[in-house]
Amino acid sequence: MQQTYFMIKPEIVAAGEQKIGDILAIVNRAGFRITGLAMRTLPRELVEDFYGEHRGKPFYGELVEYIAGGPVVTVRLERENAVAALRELIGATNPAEAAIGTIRNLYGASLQNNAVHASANPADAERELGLIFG
Ligand code: 3AN
Repeated sequence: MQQTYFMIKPEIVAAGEQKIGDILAIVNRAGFRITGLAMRTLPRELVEDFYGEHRGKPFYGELVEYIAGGPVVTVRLERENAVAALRELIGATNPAEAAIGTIRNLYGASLQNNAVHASANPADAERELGLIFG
């Protein structure tokens, strides 16, 4: 059984509990077990580490401000082939390019405000779960 990290981003949390519940239901229906869950505002230094691979890119500062700027929902998920299956379920980074019915297609507003995060590969999943869940 594989674990992965899933996160509901601040603009969705700010929009209220209904969207949070709807998104968690989509994930649950796809066969994932929720083994960790919290709503919290992540410290800026943690977010800087979390998105360390993007340090130096033009959107890095804005990305850190945005993710650290309000509460997010942090989720540890478990399933067979969890990492790849969750990436497929959320869709492409840019909601405009995300396949119909994916979470980013349904809930994403823009390239930055793309509703959710999911670990890109098993090594990232381990690193991100360590950072967020300890
Ligand atoms: P993914 O979240 O699909 O793994 P990444 O790791 O390339 O995509 O990007 C991380 C986050 O950075 C995205 N979820 C998005 O919020 C933001 N982002 C990525 N590329 C851009 C960009 N060109 N302009 C603004 N924000 C971006």
